[in-house]
Amino acid sequence: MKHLKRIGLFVATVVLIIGFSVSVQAKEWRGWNIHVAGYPNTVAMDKFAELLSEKSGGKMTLKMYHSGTLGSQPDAIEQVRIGGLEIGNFNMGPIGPIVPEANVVSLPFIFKDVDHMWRVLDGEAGKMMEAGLAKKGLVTLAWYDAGARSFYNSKKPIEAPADVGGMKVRVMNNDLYSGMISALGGNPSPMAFAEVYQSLKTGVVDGAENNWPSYESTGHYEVAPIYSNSQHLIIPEIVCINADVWKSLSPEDQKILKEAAQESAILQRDLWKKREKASEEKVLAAGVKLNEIPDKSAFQAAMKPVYDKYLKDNPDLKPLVELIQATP
Ligand code: GTR
Repeated sequence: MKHLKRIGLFVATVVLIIGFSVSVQAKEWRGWNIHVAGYPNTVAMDKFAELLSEKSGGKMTLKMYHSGTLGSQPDAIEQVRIGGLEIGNFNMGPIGPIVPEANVVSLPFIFKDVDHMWRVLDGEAGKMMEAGLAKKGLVTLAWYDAGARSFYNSKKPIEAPADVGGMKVRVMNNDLYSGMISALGGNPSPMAFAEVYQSLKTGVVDGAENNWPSYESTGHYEVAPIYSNSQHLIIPEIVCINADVWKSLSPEDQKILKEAAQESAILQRDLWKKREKASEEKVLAAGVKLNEIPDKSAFQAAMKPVYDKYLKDNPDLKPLVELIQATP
């Protein structure tokens, strides 16, 4: 009888182990993306999924959930960290509060332009950010382009910092952005992306800020038709995977995964450049008033309290800020 019990236990254990490894092997990962069909990130993430299954012979598969159907961005970031979701394409804005090193990209005007941002990400500063992300459970697979963000509203062109005074401006969930609006004399209103259109329309906020493609794809231009080209934030977007899932993979599978993500990034960056232009043209044709700000120095000077606060909270990250500023 004892003997039989032992065999039973052995069989049950084997079944469990086989069952577990099958479920680990054949598991289809779930990927989060906030954007709608046709958006560069949406197309590129689908390409990533396609390449992944192709390159791994179907061993690693990813099902993409677009349009933020799996929840808000801050929630989805948390889900990928704890393993509720495996993969995500995130803006670094809402990741910043969790990863101080990576929050450096959310300092207004830290990058001279998008090319400068790529040089920084490709260098030592990029490595420091990726290490910080990994410590918090997010392994970097690739970087996507998100251009530059500028202010738009329904009231008036923003020509000088004082024009933001008294305006209610929606920002992403990150204290640096709230600090940025306060430093300009406005009232920051942190809010999920999905709520912005209605809030602009009903006057809950007067304005918001984003790049051309998001301004266009969300229809924000219909309800906030004055776009002032401040380009105050240049924030990259990450494609990342849960750290435990990453660690469970063989070096070969890790290589395949990274390659697929990197190839999708090449596509995304190309589509991005085209979409930026197309979106700008579309909204201008629809009647949006574009206000250029050739001299941004007054806006840059106004950001001193934002930098001071970041460095006060993270004194050890001063060298990182200086490294970025010194990167040619
Ligand atoms: C977009 C970005 C989204 C989201 C959005 C926002 O440019 O791609 O991930 O962060 O901005 O303003 O919330």
